[in-house]
Amino acid sequence: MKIYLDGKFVDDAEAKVSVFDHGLLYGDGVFEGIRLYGGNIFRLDEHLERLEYSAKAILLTLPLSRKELAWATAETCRQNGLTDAYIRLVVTRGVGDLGLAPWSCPKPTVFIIASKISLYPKEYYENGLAIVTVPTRRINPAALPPAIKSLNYMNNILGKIEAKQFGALEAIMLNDQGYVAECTADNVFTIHKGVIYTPSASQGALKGITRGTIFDIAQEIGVPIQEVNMTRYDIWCADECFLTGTGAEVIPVAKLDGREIGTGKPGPITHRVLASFRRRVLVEGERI
Ligand code: PXG
Repeated sequence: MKIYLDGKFVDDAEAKVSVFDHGLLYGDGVFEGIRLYGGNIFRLDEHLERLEYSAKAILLTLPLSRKELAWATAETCRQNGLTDAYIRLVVTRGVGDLGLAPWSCPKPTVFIIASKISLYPKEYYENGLAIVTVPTRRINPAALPPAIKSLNYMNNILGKIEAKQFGALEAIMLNDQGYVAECTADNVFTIHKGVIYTPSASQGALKGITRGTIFDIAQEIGVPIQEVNMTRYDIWCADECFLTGTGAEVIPVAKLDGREIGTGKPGPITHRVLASFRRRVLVEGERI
């Protein structure tokens, strides 16, 4: 496997970063998870724009332009002969002294991995996931804005560990006021009386690229969509629920904390959203 690392394509065994890289020492850096479908990179420009905003928010100057990053991303897929892949684009603060100071790091490290992805097993897309609410709260946006897709995922990882301890693959994370924020690596949507709802980004949700796609799909299929302050009550009483993310795509939710949502089976609007999403990923996007 060829990895893009600081301007060169190297074998995975040679793709190494320093133990003094602040991405490793402090989680100081930003990243994107991107998908390649049938030779098209899905919403690449939106991912690169989010990366630029993440970098700006942590005062990290990206060493490559959007065009250069787009080329490096596509070239990583080409070098590996891939047509369907999961792409991980990472920019760290780079090598510096011990100590937090980011200004001791003169040069950011950039690497891109393009590899196969393992999705949730097919049965969950047909029958829906059973998820749980975990005790770990999503970090307050005033402490770490969730819009920054940083290398600090410990909050989400604690949520993921708790989900597994409760026997679930994904978890609802509440914000510190008790409102639904998002899942550990997915955004959450409910459907009630023909309207799609999702927590607003200000409640602690990442502005997911897949989440953004759902707004376009809602318009296409003529279903109203609203950002709201969502509580668990709204999920208990929803007709349908689904999660979205680059890895998960659009996945129906059948149960929350052991309670069936709606009929306990993926509902009609979820089916329409999923069908539209599957069509869009093949036709939208940047040809490599
Ligand atoms: N919330 C969080 C906290 C995320 O990390 C999403 C929502 C969904 O956003 P997108 O832009 O993907 O629609 C994410 C995305 C992984 C993996 O390796 C994680 C994500 C995406 C892809 C892979 O587990 N997180």
